[in-house]
Amino acid sequence: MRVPDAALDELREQGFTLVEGFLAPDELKAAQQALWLHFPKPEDYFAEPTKYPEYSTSQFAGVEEFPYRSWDLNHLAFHPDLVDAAERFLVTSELHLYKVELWAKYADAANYEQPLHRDFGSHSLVVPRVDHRYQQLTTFIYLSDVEDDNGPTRIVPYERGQDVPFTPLYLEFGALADVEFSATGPAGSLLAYRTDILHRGSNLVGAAQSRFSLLADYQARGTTWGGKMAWPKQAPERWAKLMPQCTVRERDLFGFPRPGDAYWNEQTLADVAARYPGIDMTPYR
Ligand SMILES: O=C(O)CCC(=O)C(=O)O
Repeated sequence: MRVPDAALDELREQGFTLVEGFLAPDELKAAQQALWLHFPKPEDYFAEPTKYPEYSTSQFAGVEEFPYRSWDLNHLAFHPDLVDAAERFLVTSELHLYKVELWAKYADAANYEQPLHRDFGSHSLVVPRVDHRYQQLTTFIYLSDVEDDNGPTRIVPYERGQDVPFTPLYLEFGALADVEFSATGPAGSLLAYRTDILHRGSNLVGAAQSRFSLLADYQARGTTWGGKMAWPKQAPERWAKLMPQCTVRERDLFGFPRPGDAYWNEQTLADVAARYPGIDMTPYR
């Protein structure tokens, strides 16, 4: 669904917004099915948690980096309504999709509690500008219901946290707990917040609770001091499958050379075509 203007106003004013029903029911269902190509189903996990010790090594052990084994997950990162919202919020169509993660959390596998922090600490080499230029947009697409028991992100509205200095990056546990908003919402919701907003992960407290979400973050193209991952380092065989499926615009979001870029010549056209069997190179000729 198109992110309403009112939601983007909230993002500008309070620093975050939660849009229920962002994914259409069929998109949500397909993405949920594809999760099991990467993670154990909750009923399997909780039947025998000791079979999956890898999820207990850290609270981030359930993070898988992009790309994934299914288009049904991959395309969520550049869902047209997400790209549209990022363009409207960042006030540019020159976008850079700079981080995508798929995150599974299982109750008791790890303690998912975090201290309040702002994401610029791991998404930028510098600090946010208080005039709100040079923004970064962080998003979570909920692939399972997120309720109080299964670890909603807790967020401090901008005006309650704006006087807290940018450094140190982490606040003491318990700080500002009385003004936190719990970002609960049904599967298919979109949570978006800015990287100058104090927030934290919270623990899954109910028995056999789990949480699954896809995180996709945007900034203006050319923000060389911002980012979180280097796309070329990710699973080459998955890119080989994904690249031919993408449109020119979708590739552009990852920083792929554009049609007309001086990079393209007869040699690169031929060798990129060989690297990504099935890709249509016509637009790049
Ligand atoms: O998982 C969440 O709810 C928030 C995670 C987070 O803020 C982080 O890892 O930086």
